[in-house]
Amino acid sequence: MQIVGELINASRKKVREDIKEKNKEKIADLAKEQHEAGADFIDVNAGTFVGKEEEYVKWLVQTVQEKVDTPCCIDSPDPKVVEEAVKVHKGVPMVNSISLESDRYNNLIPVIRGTDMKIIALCMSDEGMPYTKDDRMKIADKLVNGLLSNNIDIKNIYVDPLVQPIGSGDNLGMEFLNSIEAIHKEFEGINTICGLSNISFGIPKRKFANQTFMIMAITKGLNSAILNPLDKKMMANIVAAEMLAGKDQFCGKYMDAYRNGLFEVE
Ligand code: THG
Repeated sequence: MQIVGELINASRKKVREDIKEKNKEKIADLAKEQHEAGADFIDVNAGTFVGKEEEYVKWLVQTVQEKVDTPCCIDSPDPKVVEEAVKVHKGVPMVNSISLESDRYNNLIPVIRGTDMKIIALCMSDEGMPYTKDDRMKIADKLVNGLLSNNIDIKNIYVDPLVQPIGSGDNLGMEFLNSIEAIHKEFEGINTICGLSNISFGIPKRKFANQTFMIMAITKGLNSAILNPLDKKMMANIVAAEMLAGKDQFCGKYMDAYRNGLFEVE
């Protein structure tokens, strides 16, 4: 499982304040904690700052990179913000995200073409958000084929079928999960990713719901996720579920985690 740490996100109240005050230490600490907990990428999102998003995302990239080597996942719906943030990023970032929305698609293709960046292909179009697996697959097909025809390596494509809160529709969980399965079946060698914590907006015991959904997604082949890596139960569940799903040769990672004392569970 490739882990993207979700915590540097301006939709979180305290983090919004830290960003507004440009509190370097707080943001750098959040990057370091997530890196030490096993994050492979650090998501940076300043989406709630209208008009100042570009300035803040660039500052977040620089602040994170002064502290850790972990690359950033540049999280913005605005292609201009992504383009400018990529320019200040050292090394190879993950772009979050391109979609089939024409403004995003047309403006981001030239930014990523010919690079080795990781690119999240979000299943959204000008027609709005998908509801069923079929809605998602129609968008995923066009997006992935568009990226491949621009010579983007399939290993750098991360399809995000879009997790929507389970509170807004009983079927949204299974429609998402079945999309993960279908995407891996259709495109060999591709990655799938999701904003896992979206599933639990508006319901109690969010961590518990997120942990359960993660295990279900691993059985469908999900191989990357944007989540809270400081949730130890989550991280332990992932190691166990991947082993049980046949993704851990000779139980190697599970045994390593056990020996390194990473399981604080019975
Ligand atoms: N897809 C892609 N990018 C995304 C999302 C997606 N970026 C943003 C979002 N969705 C994923 N990031 C978050 C970050 C925080 C939360 C939800 C999604 C969140 N956090 C709770 C909090 O901070 O209070 C804690 C949740 C917990 O403890 O588990 O709600 O879908 N490509």
